[in-house]
Amino acid sequence: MVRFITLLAATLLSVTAMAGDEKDKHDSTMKPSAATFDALDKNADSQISKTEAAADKMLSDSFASADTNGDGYLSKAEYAATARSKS
Ligand SMILES: [Ca+2]
Ligand SMILES: [Ca+2]
Repeated sequence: MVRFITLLAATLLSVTAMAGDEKDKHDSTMKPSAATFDALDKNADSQISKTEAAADKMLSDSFASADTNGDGYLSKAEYAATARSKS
């Protein structure tokens, strides 16, 4: 049951994200993944380095595949794509 609710919430979040009009929005309706991103981004350069990713075992393990453009950092978009592909 909890699993189902989580799935439902994730689906709702994706739908909300796709509805757009999020560009200048901060806090309040932030997606959980964004909050996690900011928490991991210790030096606040809007990218997660391999060192920063080490704080999250799962992210650290999937870092190479998450870094789709191979620059050694995870952008917010790359992080979001990874977080979404996980269940
Ligand atoms: Ca960073
Ligand atoms: Ca990258």
